[in-house]
Formats: sequence, C-alpha cells, structure tokens
Amino acid sequence: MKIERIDLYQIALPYVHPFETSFGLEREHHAILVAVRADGLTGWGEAPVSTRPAYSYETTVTAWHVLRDFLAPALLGQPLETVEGLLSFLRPVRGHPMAKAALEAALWDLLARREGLPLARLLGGVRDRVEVGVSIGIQESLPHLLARIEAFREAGYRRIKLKIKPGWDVGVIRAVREQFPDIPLMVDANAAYTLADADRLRALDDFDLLMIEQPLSYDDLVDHARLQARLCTPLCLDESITSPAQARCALELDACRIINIKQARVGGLTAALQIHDLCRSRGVPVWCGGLLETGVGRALNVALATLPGFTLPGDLSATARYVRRDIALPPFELNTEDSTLTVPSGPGLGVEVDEGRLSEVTRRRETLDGTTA
Ligand code: OSB
Ligand code: MG
Repeated sequence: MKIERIDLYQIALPYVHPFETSFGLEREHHAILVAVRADGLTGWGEAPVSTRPAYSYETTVTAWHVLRDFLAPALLGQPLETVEGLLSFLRPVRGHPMAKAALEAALWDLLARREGLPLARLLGGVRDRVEVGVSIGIQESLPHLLARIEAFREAGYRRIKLKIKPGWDVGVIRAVREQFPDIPLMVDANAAYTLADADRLRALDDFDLLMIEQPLSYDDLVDHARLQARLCTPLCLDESITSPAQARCALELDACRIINIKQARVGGLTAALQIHDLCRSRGVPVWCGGLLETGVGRALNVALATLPGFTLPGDLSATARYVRRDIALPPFELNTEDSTLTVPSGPGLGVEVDEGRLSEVTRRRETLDGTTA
C-alpha cells in the first residue's frame, strides 16, 4: 500500500491547428505525463509545459529534472494515504508548479480510483456537465478569424475567447462585434500590453466583452489595479495568479474582478481549490482555464470545473478541437445543445490512457522505482 513506481513520459502531440498567442506559434502539444503506481492501481497526471519558458518559466527540461531528481524520489516508498499527507513531501521543493501539479493530479486520480469514485464526486462537484467555450489564437487575417468564429459557432461553442496583441486588437474586435453582435465574447492578451496602453484597452469597453484577460505583465498586480479603475470591463487574471496568496493580493488590490484558475499554473489541485474557496467567499466568479492539455489534463480540469464557484464557461473544448488522436480515451465531445462537456462518470479521472498512442508520441521515458534514485 505504498507508492512503488513513477513513470515519466515526455510527449509531443501534433495539434489539428497551430495555436498562436502573443508569445508565439505552437504546432504541437508538449507535456510531461506522470504515472504513479501503488497497490495495483495507476494514477495519471500532466505537466503542460512548453519547450520554451514563455507562458510559464517551466519547460519540458526543467519539469523533467525536478520530477525525476526531487519530486518523484520524495514520494517513492511513501504510504498511500491522503493527498494532503503526500503533498507534505513535495513542499520542500520551491516553485516548479506544473511539475508538482502533475504528481498531485496522479495522486488524486489514484485515490479516487481506490475509492471507486469519479474525481468530481470526491471534490464535491455539483454538476454533471460543465459549460465550455473556445479560445481562438491570433489568425493570419481578419477574414480567417471571422471564418474560424463562424465554424466554432456552427460546431456548437457559445462563448468565444480571442487572443489579442498590439496591432491585433480594437479594429479586430470591432469587426468581430459587427458580424457577431450578440455572442458571449472575451479577449486574452497574455501580458502583451503596459499601462501606457490604457486608452487603447479602454476602447474595448465599447464591445460588451465578458472580460479582458491578463492585459499587463505576468508578474504584475499594481498596474492591473490602476487599469481596472479606468475600465468598465472586468479584468481577469491568468498568469499573475500563481498561488492562493497571490489571488488574495489581487482581490485586496482590486487588480481583477474574475480569476482564471488553471490548476497546473498554481501548483496543483489543492491550491486551485483554495483559490476557488477564497473567490467564492468574496463573490468573485472563477472559471477553468486550459493549457491545451491532453485528455489526462482535460479530465482533471473538467472535474475541477464542476465546483460551485465555476460560474463562467471554461477554456475546455472538445478533444477534436486540439488533436486528431489523443493519448486518453474516450475523447471529450461537445454537447452542442448547451455548449458543455459531460463530466466522466468512471472512477478517478474517468479516462483511460491509450498506451499504444502514448508510445507513438513519447520522446523520452523513464521509470523510477527507488532502485536508481
Ligand atoms: O492564456 O489561456 C491562456 C493556451 C496556451 C497558453 C495560454 C493560454 C492558452 C489558451 C488555450 O487560451 C485554452 C485551451 O486550453 O483551450
Ligand atoms: Mg490566458
């Protein structure tokens, strides 16, 4: 009844469409998957790290190093009890939230499987479908963007999020609003602006946006508070919220009025739950962000989004929006009548890893069982 073995897999899974943000174009999904084995059961988790330190400072190389040399050895041989107890072994490692989140996810999956319960139930989720939208990257032209929006609307997605950057913002959003006057619409700048752009960002107040996500620097709160005071549109923070403590600072400063929760960004599910509870106690809406995860990370995000404070649609699209063949089955499909994903009802994450597909997309693999550590 103890943690016997941890397998690491570095994968590259080709996207159906390249995804462009203000920090560049990605053609494939890079990640490190972890499989934690104990008691005849396996739990899976994903660190959605990129090959470059862009959205996050972690990369496939740093996450591999920290998992292999510090986090996995700290867990191996420990008795399989509560997640809280096991997390105490990860705590001495500072930073590296995505590496930690992957292991924590695998522990939750393992413990929910041991109980025979879907993870959403174990977390206290309150719904069996979660409302979702689609996040659309920067396109090569306005006609391409309008066609992409039209195609996603036809596929059944209600809420549309558009990536913006200087030069691809006010004019583009005006044109989108002319063509689609009534759709739930929001924008995400991935930290591409500074407070000097406040007037330009204020021009977005004309377009009835649900929110403006992370306009300013990834580590800023004070300028976001200054900007929020000058805008009617709610600001939502993504990159700037790296922990429950940062979430509290952001709310105290009125740096945002909505928080995008990504469990991988904040260091795991426990921290995500704490941010959810904090926001809920203050009446601040949260929603579940995404990092283009595989079915493993997506299943965890979907379970998280069943909690009551998740009152806005998540960036959790159907599998087919991201990849042709995922490493986990079954694929997530969109319920077109209400723009939702169905929460899996099987034990744990409720998806199974397709080992054949996983080995096709694996670039590096290592088994840790304490004998080499
Ligand atoms: O800022 O929300 C973001 C993807 C990669 C890096 C950052 C972000 C995103 C997305 C995609 O917007 C959301 C998804 O998983 O569909
Ligand atoms: Mg974002």
